Amino acid sequence: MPTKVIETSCSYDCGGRCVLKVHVEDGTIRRIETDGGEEPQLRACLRGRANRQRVYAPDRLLYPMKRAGERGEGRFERISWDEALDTVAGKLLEVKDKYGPGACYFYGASGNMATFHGYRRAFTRLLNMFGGFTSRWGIASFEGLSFASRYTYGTMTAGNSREDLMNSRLIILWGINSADARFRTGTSYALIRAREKGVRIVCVDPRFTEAAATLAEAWLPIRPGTDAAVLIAMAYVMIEEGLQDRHFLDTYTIGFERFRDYVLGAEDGTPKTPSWAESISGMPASAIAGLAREYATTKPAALLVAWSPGRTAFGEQFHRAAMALAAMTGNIGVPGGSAAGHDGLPWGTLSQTMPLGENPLGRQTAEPRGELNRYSRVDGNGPTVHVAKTFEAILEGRGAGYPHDTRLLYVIAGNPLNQLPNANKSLAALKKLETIIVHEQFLTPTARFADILLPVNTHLERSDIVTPFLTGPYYIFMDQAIPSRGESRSDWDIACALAPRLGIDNFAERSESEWLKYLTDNNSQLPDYESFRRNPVHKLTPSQPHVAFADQIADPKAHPFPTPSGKIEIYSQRIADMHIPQLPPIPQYVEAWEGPRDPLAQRYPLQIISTHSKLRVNSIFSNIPWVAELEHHALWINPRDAGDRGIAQGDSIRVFNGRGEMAVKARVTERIMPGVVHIAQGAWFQPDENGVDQGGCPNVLTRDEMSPGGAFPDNTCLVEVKKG
Ligand SMILES: Nc1nc2c(c(=O)[nH]1)N[C@H]1C(S)=C(S)[C@@H](COP(=O)(O)OP(=O)(O)OC[C@H]3O[C@@H](n4cnc5c(=O)[nH]c(N)nc54)[C@H](O)[C@@H]3O)O[C@H]1N2
Ligand SMILES: Nc1nc2c(c(=O)[nH]1)N[C@H]1C(S)=C(S)[C@@H](COP(=O)(O)OP(=O)(O)OC[C@H]3O[C@@H](n4cnc5c(=O)[nH]c(N)nc54)[C@H](O)[C@@H]3O)O[C@H]1N2
Ligand SMILES: [Mo]
Repeated sequence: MPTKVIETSCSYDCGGRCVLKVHVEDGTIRRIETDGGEEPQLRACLRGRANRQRVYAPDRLLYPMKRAGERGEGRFERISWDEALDTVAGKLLEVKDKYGPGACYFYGASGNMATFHGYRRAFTRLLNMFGGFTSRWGIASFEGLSFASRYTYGTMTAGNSREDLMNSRLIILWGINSADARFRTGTSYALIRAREKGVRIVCVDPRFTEAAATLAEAWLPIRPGTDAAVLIAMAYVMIEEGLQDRHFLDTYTIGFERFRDYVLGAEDGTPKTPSWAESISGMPASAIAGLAREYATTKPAALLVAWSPGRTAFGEQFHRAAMALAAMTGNIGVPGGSAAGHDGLPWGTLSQTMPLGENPLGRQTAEPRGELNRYSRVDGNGPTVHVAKTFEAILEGRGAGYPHDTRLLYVIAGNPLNQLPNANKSLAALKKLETIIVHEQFLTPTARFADILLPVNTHLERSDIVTPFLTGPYYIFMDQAIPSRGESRSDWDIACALAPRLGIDNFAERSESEWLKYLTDNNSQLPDYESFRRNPVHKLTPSQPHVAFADQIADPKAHPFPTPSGKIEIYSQRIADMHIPQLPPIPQYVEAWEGPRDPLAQRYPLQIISTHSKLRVNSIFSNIPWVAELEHHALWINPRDAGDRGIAQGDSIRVFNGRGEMAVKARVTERIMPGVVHIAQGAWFQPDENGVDQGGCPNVLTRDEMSPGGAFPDNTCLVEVKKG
């Protein structure tokens, strides 16, 4: 048979959304290429091209299984689909009858972000029809930014097109490491072009990253979680030297005076000077003042913020402060500037998906979070707990104020034991549950704990549509490339087969292809269904790069910001009205727990951060040799900290705190500042008989706490390191 080339994409929760050209012969994938056309290309990375090894991996789950040994031991026995589905439906009905549907906790996560099969849609719909379920609120990735963007600008659509970077004169990459952690396909390309044009690029990061090394003219190291202090001190310099854009502040913002009073110390007696920020952040006062002057006087300038500095305790303050600075420098709504807001663009969401219905249990939550958990809800409108509290809620239930006692955990497209904080607490919670059901492609650390394990096909074995990570101007149709391997099925097919067993009629309404046609036909940015399938990469070509808030700035009367005041809210009355401690209505620096000044630092003096690796998509690809062999998994540690502990390059070391311990190798490098250590997140958690993680999963160490505005603080954690 001749080779067929199917043009498709990945649908993982990766910052890219790229073109895969899948060569198929006799129903088998022979190789995978990527976009070779005109620039800007949608070029896939090493992970995208390693999909062939992932699809054919010897450890792919191909048959339904039930647990054979102790829970978590990883021993399973093959069963038929009928037995598997009957058991799952039986357990769901039993729990609903005995305890009510809220005792079912649905953890549908981000392993598949495609429009139809992804984003846990099928099961949200199914479980709503079933009678409801408990779930989570708070987006792990960017809840800090989402909070700040919502309350400052009133919207999440606050990003500029990457092409607009060519119009900048200064680009500040605040935590952005586009070379590893993808952040829209083509971001590195756009930055390289800007750099070639002579745009100055500066990088603020505790690590000398690949992006800093290849793109930036200056690297400014900073202690994790102290970014708000530095930004606020930059505001101090601008105010003292009269560098702020007064016209912009008067015309488009409210609350600057309140912020200024705080910055100058009128409120608390502490002027937020560069030396004040130096003592907190480790960044020299002269560098802070220099960056402030440069940002205020080089116009236009783009402050691009990563999500990582916001994934810290009080991370929402970092993002609120960055937005205040973007306003003070008048860089909002102008070409070459940046609002430092959530990076969404006004294109490319398929708002018409299958109807999810309503959770009959209604809104219930444990945390006194006012209106916060009305947003960033992962699965509709039912009872929720904050994502970082998932396992605590399972362990402690109603007794600790959580909405329900969980009896059954249902996991789809997620690896919560690995990816949520405090894995040892998570382990205890998994042992306590009555029933655990997991849909997976691999025997992940979480899947090992399943009682029933259902095999799911991959994105190359079904059809779908994807949009970019941050709604960019294109869509990709993903035609099924090969038949499903073994007995694997899609999550959608499983939902369809469970529905009648749960007594639900007319769940499906349409077949997969009918839904895809329906979604295409209901989107005015897409051609007709058959043309879209024939030409699966559908790029919208806007006449010019998009600049967020250009209309609001050009004509503020006709185009108010979608906030209560119609302006950019440096002071937010809505935040003030929530009366949440440590969630101030103006951007402020709030000292984090487990920062360098926490008394706990005497025992655990190093801050650990964990980043998104080029080898993985979160925990996906951790078991795929083609990518794993490219870089050894190790803990980055500065020579000074290593020397103090007698640690040499490549030594076996222990990283520990009061919550857990991991065994890993040391990578001694000047590329990380003293006092901070780093490990890539996503490696599979492998506790040995003493509970020491041999896999190098940072969540054996992290603390299961939430920030007051909902940020997921995985970069706020203290540890100690020793040889051995
Ligand atoms: N290759 C790849 N790309 C991905 C993903 C992936 O798994 N692999 N995942 C995607 C997903 S789900 C997400 S949410 C995004 C995440 O995107 P980001 O949050 O931007 O990514 P990270 O790699 O966690 O962090 C980026 C940089 O921030 C630095 N950093 C960490 N803490 C701090 C801090 O407190 N202050 C400052 N200034 N810098 C800090 C780190 O050293 C790192 O270099 O990436 C997406 N893109
Ligand atoms: N320490 C630390 N922890 C972190 C982070 C960090 O930076 N540091 N980052 C956080 C962030 S930003 C995120 S987004 C989360 C991610 O957390 P998760 O969403 O839980 O993690 P993934 O690793 O993406 O797990 C997805 C799983 O889905 C499976 N899968 C893929 N496709 C399908 C499918 O179609 N159906 C089914 N049923 N399964 C499928 C994959 O095999 C994989 O095991 O992790 C968070 N955790
Ligand atoms: Mo994420």
